[in-house]
Amino acid sequence: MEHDIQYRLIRALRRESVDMTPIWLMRQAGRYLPEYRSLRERAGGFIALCKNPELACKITLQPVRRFKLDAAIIFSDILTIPDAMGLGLYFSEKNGPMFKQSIRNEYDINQLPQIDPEIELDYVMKSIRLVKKELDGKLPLIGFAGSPWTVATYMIEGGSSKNFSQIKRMIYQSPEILHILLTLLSDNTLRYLKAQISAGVDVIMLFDTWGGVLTAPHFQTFSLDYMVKIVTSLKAFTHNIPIILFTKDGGRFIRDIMASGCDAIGLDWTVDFRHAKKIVGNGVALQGNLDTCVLYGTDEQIIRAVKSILTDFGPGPGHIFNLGHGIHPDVSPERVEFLIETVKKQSFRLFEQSVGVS
Ligand code: 1CP
Repeated sequence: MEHDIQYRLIRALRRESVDMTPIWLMRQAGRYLPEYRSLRERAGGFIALCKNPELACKITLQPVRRFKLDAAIIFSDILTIPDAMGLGLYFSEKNGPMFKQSIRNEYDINQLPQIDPEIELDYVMKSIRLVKKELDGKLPLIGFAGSPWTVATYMIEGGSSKNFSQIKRMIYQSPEILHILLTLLSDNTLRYLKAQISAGVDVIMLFDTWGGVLTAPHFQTFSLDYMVKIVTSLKAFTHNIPIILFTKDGGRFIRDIMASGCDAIGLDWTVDFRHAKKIVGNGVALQGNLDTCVLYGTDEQIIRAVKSILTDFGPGPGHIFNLGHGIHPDVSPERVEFLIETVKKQSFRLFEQSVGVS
């Protein structure tokens, strides 16, 4: 796909020069948008939205129609895989996503199936094809999955968790059984991501939201090793596909994540961007890492925070602007618009200055 090369996001992921820093936002489609809330109500809930390709397509496009974003991300969830494996995903207003069935022991794990994403998750591939048609080569589309470790936390805990006691108990009491689950999830995730690439996504992102709760040796063994397996196999499948790995609270693992073969590392706001840039050099791109709560701030606070991240990264290529985690539902869309305009304006200025100097 020759035109890919022109997308600002893809250029930055390849650490090629850009006119200004590309920006997209985690959870850019979601409850902070009134048009999302109204479609969700009409569809009868979040899961019904995900499973309806026409509506998922509309929702994917809502933020890119409203704002000057540099990418769309397919509207779906990391928990579609365990749902396809038969766990029965549902959404509780109070507790967030939950499963009808949780997985606790070797017997439960051995019952879990390999999935064929073209069958069980065909609704995601249909959404991707619809979105690609609508985007018409104007913007790239990001496909994604959860890391096997992060998805496993939801399966073992039965939903969101505070201290991950069930899955951490398994790390100590029956690691070999947990490895069986992580291997199965890696295989399913790999097939799922290959199907997304075949359906047309231009970039892959792995969300390792809960990798940061692990000790360094456990992060390597229970999270990173499986992500490396996925990255290596995806690169063998399509050499060109750029891959972003995001481990929330993973600042202390930057060196290890960089060795995975990914193209970019997503960073949350706890990481000093200057320090991160020093570690990675020109080895990988960096994505991030604005404090999500700056969106509650004034114009001046947003401008200051944006300038600080842009100057910390410096004028070289390889930065994708993003928040450190997803947009909160009570953020005003007007603040999001101001952020995007600010990143465009300030990064353009920074690049002009650096060209002027050299
Ligand atoms: O209407 C609603 O209230 C649903 C809220 C919502 C949305 C908009 C959920 C439930 N998922 C999503 C979409 C979603 N989830 C996207 C769409 C693309 C976009 O970013 O615009 C993506 C990429 C995800 C990925 C996801 N789901 C992650 C990884 C990223 C992250 O936020 O850390 C995780 C952990 C999930 C699980 C999940 N799904 C939904 C919620 C509220 C959660 C988090 C639950 C928890 O806190 O443990």
